[in-house]
Amino acid sequence: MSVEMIRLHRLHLPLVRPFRTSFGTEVVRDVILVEAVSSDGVHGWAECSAMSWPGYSHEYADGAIDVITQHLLPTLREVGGDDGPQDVRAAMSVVRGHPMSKSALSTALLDVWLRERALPLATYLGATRDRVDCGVSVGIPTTESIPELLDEVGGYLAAGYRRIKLKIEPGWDAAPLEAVRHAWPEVPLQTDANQSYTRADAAHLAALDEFDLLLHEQPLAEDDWYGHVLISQACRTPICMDESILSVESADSALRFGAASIINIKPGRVGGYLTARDIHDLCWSRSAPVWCGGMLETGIGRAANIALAALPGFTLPGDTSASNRYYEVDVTEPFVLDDGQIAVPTGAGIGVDPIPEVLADLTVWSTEVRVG
Ligand code: OSB
Ligand code: MG
Repeated sequence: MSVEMIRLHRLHLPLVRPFRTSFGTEVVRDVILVEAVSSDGVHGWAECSAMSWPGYSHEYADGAIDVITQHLLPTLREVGGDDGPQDVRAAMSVVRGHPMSKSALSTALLDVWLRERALPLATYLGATRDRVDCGVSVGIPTTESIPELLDEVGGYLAAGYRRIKLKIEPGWDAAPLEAVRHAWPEVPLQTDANQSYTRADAAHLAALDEFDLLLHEQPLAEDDWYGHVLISQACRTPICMDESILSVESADSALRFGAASIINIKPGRVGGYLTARDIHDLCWSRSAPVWCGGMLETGIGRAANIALAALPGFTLPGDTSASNRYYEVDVTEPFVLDDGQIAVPTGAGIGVDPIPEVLADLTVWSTEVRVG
């Protein structure tokens, strides 16, 4: 392994508007970037998708710092000089769970490996497109005002987004869906409940079928597999899983059990881009649609996600929105929407770098650890 040093950078990026979901409200994205430095001075970058508190999943930023520095870095001692991305994944597998930490560290190493070979991540993963269709995930207005929601959705549609995803929870579902569907009868529309319903809500969720939705994302708890089967049977709207899908095996189980027919692939949630690609390949072989999820990424995480979303099985628009949907100032050159799409980076590795002055401005903490 040519990587000699790892730096963790903790950044605070104010969001352009609060992002409220069924599990909480984010006002500032508290995010960790991983920088890997090789003996030849090649710098690789990756983003850890963990949030500051364990609301979306069990992972959170302080925990990720501990897992990366105290538990994952030591596993790399076994990785030799010529070893590639598959060996890094295998070495880290001795640590249970913590996929977001694994994804962040392994992707920074992968970025170095690709830059050393002048290979773009999209090419390495098997991308077949040079632009990806973009959707947008719309939070619950903190005021719970429908006119405010319509205003926000209207702005995104005017900007060109090709699909709208509304965050829902019990008490915020039929009314906002009705209002958006009424205002835009043709717009591709889907929901994301982030686990906020229960099996007892099957009939309630089935009543949302009338809004002609692309899918419901993760209505029930991540471990409620049988509950998702029941909801899938009750609803005409297809069920998609996000939080439940942690591996190729869980994606296979979801499809075989009939718990979900569509998979949201987030590289952080599944431990990295290699497993994300494997899940894509499995779903592609079964003709099950996949799409690329998001975790309010900066340009670093976004660049890699857009490379992934360029694979052929990503047939639904992703939560891969433009930088300005999230941040006034992104840490990289901003990703911009062009006719509802974003161009796939073409440079080596993830194809983007942080802008040094912006990185310095946004950084609230950093540390440096030698590898080996
Ligand atoms: O469940 O998909 C989710 C953001 C943070 C945590 C979880 C989720 C989300 C989003 C936003 O829905 C996706 C994005 O635009 O990055
Ligand atoms: Mg989700």
